[in-house]
Amino acid sequence: MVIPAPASVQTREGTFTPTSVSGHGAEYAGAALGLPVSEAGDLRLDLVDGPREAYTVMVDSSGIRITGSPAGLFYGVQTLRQLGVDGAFPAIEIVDSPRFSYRGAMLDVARHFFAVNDVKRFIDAIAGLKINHLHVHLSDDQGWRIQIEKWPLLTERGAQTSVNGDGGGFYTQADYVEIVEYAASRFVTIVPEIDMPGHTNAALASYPELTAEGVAPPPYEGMEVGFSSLAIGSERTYEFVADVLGELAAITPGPFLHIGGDESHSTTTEDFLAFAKRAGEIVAATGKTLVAWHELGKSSDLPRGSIGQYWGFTTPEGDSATEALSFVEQGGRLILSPADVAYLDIKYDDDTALGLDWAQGPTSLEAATSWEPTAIIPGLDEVHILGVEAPVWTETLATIDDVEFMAFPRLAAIAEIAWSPRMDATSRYASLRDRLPALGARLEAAGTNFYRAPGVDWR
Ligand code: TNX
Repeated sequence: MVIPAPASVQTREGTFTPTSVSGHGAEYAGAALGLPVSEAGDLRLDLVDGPREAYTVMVDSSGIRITGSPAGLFYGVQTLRQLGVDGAFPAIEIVDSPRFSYRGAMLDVARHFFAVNDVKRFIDAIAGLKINHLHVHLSDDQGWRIQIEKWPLLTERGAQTSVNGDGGGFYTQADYVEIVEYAASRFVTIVPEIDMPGHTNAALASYPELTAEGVAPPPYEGMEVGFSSLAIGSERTYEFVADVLGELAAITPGPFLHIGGDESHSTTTEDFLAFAKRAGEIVAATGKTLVAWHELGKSSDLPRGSIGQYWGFTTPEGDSATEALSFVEQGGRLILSPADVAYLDIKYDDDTALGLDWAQGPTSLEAATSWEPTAIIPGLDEVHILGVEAPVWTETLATIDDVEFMAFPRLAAIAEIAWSPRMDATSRYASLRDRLPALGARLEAAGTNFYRAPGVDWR
């Protein structure tokens, strides 16, 4: 019934039908459950001290009680709303807390732009799965999506493009703050990414002074990667990085600033290392924690405690595992986004019209469900895994309906791996299949698009 599966569930005989809600966050809970708020609600939300996201849900013949911190209460409500049938809830005792503290989804708003309301819609859908971070990929070769006051041409020019010439767009800083606040109301932390020093054509096309030759390249609306680089030897580049990250840090209450670092194929290794050191110092000066794709682990000069995001395969190839472990050696931890199972822009099967297929072929729902975070990088202990994140890259996804189609139901599998106790892959898939029809019904009721993956008995 509940996705992600709670840590402990005991069901009993009987049901209870609440009539009103009281306690901490009663307004939100009442709206979510379709119940009025009253002083003496028979559905009580009790704020208690304890681990930040832990909660309990108790239903018996006398009423319903949810306990937790504010985040825990929010998750208790998400759990409860999945248990209800026509307003009645089964007698049950759930004691739940997450396996990993970082449970993420990523939305690439650079290859295609998504309006504020689309992002809010996506936040609602992921928060229901107890995902607590939304990483927003704000810049790439094909578009720059965040207003930077000191560098206005980034949006005046760099935001006009997208893959395929599907039009541009960007968030004003006020838009961004609106997204951050909406996310916070659902206990989702925004992790902004400015991808550097590669994946920067939109910035270079806006400001020729950022290029090595001092000549702006034309805008780019293709899909190939690895051809762009900031000028590494120029001080102007670091003024740019400091201005951009400084303005972004000032409007980002969350602890993380993601600086990309992937696929910098047009930057020499020497330059890449020089850039990593300088950019790391700039992030540290903002007071934020640096996050980057695993390639930045080539550098051993990162700020202590930086977070690496592993996007290699479940069986690591090349230097991906070594680069990822470098973050741990420098006092940090890892977010795991193995591309062959957690990249939600990859096709479900050969017939999926949308999506890419480079990550060792298509990724079925079963594949997205059937992996274990501690079994990927040899020598990586569970304590060094901050969590799990599923990226949705949008080269082929032009609308939020497209994004949702690729994300759901696979994101439910990723959320379960991130939240629920460890389980063997076969049992996890068998169990998830049984719980997905109810998720499908809820997504449908909310107007969220999803793929009716074969193997599930969708209603
Ligand atoms: C690789 S993952 C990329 C992205 C693409 C994605 C498409 C990563 C760090 N880089 O630039 O959008 O593949 O699946």
